[in-house]
Amino acid sequence: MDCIFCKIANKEIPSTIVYEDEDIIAFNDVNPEAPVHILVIPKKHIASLEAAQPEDAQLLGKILLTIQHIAREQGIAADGYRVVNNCGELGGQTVHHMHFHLLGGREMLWPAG
Ligand code: DGP
Repeated sequence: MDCIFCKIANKEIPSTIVYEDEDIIAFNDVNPEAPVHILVIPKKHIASLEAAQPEDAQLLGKILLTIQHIAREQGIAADGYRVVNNCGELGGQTVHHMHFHLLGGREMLWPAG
């Protein structure tokens, strides 16, 4: 499958990995929008949040708790951080392997553009 995030998960494309376990990998975004900008993805190819299935419920929960863990490790948990999932065309998703952006280290604006 020609998926850039699968290739990152398989180490076929280099990235700066900040966390990895048997289900999840997290790496620095190539175009950071904040001092901390990490992408957290399942190793399993799921095209988008919309494509997730009921059997992915445990994995989705694990991803959120992993984001919490990474935020603490990165030293941004106390001040606060933002978690973003862009889903589908109008959601602004450009890479079609479900991923969660973890952003921190600066004040975030709201509403999102
Ligand atoms: P989204 O718009 O939510 O689909 O965000 C995709 C993000 O992926 C975007 O912030 C840039 C990042 N990205 C795209 N290609 C690569 C890559 O090859 N390596 C890394 N580290 N990040 C990438």
